[in-house]
Amino acid sequence: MRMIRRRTRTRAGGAGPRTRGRLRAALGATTTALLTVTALAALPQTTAHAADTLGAAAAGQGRYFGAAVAANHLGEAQYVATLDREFTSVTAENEMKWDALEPSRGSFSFSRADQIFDHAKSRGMDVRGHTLVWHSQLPGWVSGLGASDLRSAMNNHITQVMTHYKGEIHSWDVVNEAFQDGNSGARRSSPFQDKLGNGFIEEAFRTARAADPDAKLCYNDYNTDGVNAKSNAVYTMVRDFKSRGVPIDCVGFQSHFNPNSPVPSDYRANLQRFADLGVDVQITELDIEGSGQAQATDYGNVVRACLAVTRCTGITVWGIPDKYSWRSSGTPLLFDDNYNKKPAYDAVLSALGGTPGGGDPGGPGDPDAACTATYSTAEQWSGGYNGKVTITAGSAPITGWSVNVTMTPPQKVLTVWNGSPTWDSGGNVMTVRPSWNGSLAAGASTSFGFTVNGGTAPPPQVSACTAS
Ligand code: 9MR
Repeated sequence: MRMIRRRTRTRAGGAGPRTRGRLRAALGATTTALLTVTALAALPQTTAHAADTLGAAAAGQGRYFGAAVAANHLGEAQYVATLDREFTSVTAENEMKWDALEPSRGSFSFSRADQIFDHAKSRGMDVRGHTLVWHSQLPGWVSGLGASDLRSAMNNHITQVMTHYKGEIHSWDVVNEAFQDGNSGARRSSPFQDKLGNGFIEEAFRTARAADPDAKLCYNDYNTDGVNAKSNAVYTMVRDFKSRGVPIDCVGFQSHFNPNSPVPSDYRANLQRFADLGVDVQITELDIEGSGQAQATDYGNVVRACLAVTRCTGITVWGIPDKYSWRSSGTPLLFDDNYNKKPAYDAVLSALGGTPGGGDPGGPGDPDAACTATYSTAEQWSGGYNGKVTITAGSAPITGWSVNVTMTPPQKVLTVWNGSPTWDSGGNVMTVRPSWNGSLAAGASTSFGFTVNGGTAPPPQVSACTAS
């Protein structure tokens, strides 16, 4: 069971956990006696029109739609508006890499990464972790270590970083780009490979599982998008890991395409053969150089390939507007330099089952703002329980929400978290509005919780959600 979590301030320079189990604080020793009960009472969806953002359309297909984000653009209003409107998952483009997080041995610096993490979480988006062990963007001190120091530095890096975000990252790229290009099927030379041998990948995954058992652990690479010598080598490794119980949950396919490296015709089949090994597959860094209809067709094909594979759980594009792409001259993204939607955007949205040109700008005051509220009893014990209400934005982003929760006496609410309550004069109806979590991207969710004593039945009545 995942505990309801609250946000805590980052400790300066420290690598301690960002979250604490909420219940421990609220209930102290009685938590040990809790029974776990989940009673769901879904309320009707209040959104009428078809999805017209990437995130909402992908959510309709049971997938996330993410973007790589750079902390230095988070001060730009249009960048943030586009991010918040369209995406339900975020990857830090550089800020969670080794050189950014542990520039000198044992000294961690999370502030830039946390900026992205906090922005995403406060709007109900998921976060992909990228990346723990990679030969590139590796600080100089790592390559200077001897084998036994390198092994402990690698394990310490994984453990510290994953502990900092424990329970809050949906998938981690544990090892990135460990195989050589070309036909050899060999491992790429790197400090890890050269000093620790083939076993470093397995060791990294085992350390990662111990550090955060809730995160999906991925191997991520490029030029593995079709069936070829490199993807065959990764396939053989994943098959071996699965057969020996080495913890691996997903394979990331970066999917950086251009005319020399086009979308392979066996892209879907390749995703499927990995999925058939019993791992999820994710498209982790999608961008396609080109323009106009040709680019749009390629993008649509990629999305359709993912949707055709049940275990393809989501797509991340490697940036938002073309101007901020790592290869901006190839205009590989879905938005032009002025944040206009390109034909590629419409192709992606259509492939996801959304409605291009829905003309929904989103944002504050949007008449399409809508939300749903879903109640569940998270934990129950003799004489009380913890209730949880999940708020999900409809197909437009929202900046605020409100629900009424009605208690049946003698039940009383003791404490509320992740929401601000006000009470009616009788004290039985509380109206809950956001505390820090009012802004949600289209299709994104947040939740608030409350502890009740005075009985366990009936469950509280939760009204329909009102959005602004
Ligand atoms: O987009 C990233 C760019 O800003 C960095 O300069 C570059 C440094 O290596 O990394 C880019 O992201 C890479 C990603 O982390 C791993 N796969 C390839 C991506 C594009 O180079």
